[in-house]
Amino acid sequence: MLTHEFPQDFVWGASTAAYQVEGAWNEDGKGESVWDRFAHTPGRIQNGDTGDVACDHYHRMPQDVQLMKELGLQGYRFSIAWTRILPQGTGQVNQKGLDFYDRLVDELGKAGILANATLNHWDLPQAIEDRGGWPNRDTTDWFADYAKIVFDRLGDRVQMWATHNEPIVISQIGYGLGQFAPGRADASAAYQTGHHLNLAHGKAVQVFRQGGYKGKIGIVLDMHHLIPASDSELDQAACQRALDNSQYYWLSPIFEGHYPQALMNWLGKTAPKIEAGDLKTIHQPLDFLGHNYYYTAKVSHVYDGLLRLRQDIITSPAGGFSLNGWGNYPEGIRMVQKRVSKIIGGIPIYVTENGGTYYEEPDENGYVRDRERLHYLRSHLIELHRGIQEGVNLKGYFIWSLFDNFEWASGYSPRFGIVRVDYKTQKRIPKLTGRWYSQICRTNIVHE
Ligand code: GBH
Repeated sequence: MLTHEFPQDFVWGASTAAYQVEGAWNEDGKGESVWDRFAHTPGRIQNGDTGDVACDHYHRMPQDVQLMKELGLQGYRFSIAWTRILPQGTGQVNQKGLDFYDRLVDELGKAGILANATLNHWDLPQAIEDRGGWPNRDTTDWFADYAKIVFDRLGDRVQMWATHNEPIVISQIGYGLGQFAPGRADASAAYQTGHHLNLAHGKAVQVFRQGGYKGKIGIVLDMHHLIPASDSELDQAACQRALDNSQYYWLSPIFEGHYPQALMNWLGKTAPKIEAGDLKTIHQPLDFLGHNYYYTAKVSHVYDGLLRLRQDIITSPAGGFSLNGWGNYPEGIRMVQKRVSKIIGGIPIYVTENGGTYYEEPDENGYVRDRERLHYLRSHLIELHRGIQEGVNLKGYFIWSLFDNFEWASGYSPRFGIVRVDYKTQKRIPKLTGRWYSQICRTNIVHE
């Protein structure tokens, strides 16, 4: 049997995000976030689902950490709800909110699990949205203030920090298309949001360096492998435009201190307003890059829309598609990391999300044999191992997701967990992939 052994210090973990798992949406002083508002607005979420209860992780946190320990996880990536810390986004601090994450980080410490915290996994305080939201430049300072409060409380124990998760989702899906919170459809607001997310990132990293906290700081970007649909010049240019729009809009300013100029020219009046000094603030040295990868797509030129391009998700011959139409194209994860390695200056890469949603049927004990998910995950791990041998500085892997959870506008029907959650009883039952992954955590070895 072919085996792939990972480096000794490789971190095996799993990811979640606050709004997707915590529930307790209005408890212990928590304020309303844009996702609370969005989910409570009829018609926004499939089936009328909300994150009000989700996995009830807020109340079950100690048992959940115990489960992580039993699985053998070495790292846990979670996000912090800004509205638990500052219910109005600014001003009055809510101690009970800080206490929750304090207890979480202590529980992780006792279990020997690395804490990897994201400050912004999309749940902006509604009070800030009411003051203009991310298109308002003031939000970048409010974010840095929030970051400092969290660093001051948890900075002695959290080993990895990320400023934002997938900023493109906030800017383009939240403000550009309106399919996610806050549900605005305005292209200019979307690109201005993108710039402000970059700026807020830079300001938070400055605060982190000034505070001399112990951990490492980076950002989490979703970077898919994109291939031109043909070798025609139009398709090739469309592919570059797609990369500039979804990846270099973040990578270039953050790691190189400039925006992709061709895209800026293309955007014309829709391009963001950038003030003197902004790029210098954004361009801060980072300790790692978080990589979320789900699929590979072919990009072709089309004749309508702002960017005049279309993306079609593809799959490898042995791959298949998941329930939401994402393909299994494992080599893509390695291709992205090799491309990105060239511009990030050798800092470590961590896979911060990778996974899939499949049709699954629990047996009478609630056990799910999720062979398709296992196939997807294993094929990606093998490619990652190959990438390391080819020189990628990959230091860890966090599966999306530890639990089945609230899948944003799709509600609870898509399940991404390696642990099944029975939402009626809140029972957690590791799936086949949970047991399989547990072996990898303990042995460092992936069997083909
Ligand atoms: C992640 O989003 C999220 O971080 C996580 O919370 C979520 O549950 C998980 O994945 C599963 O969906 O065409 O360039 O505008 C990843 C989903 C995939 C959403 C790419 C944005 C289009 C980007 N993202 N997608 S683009």
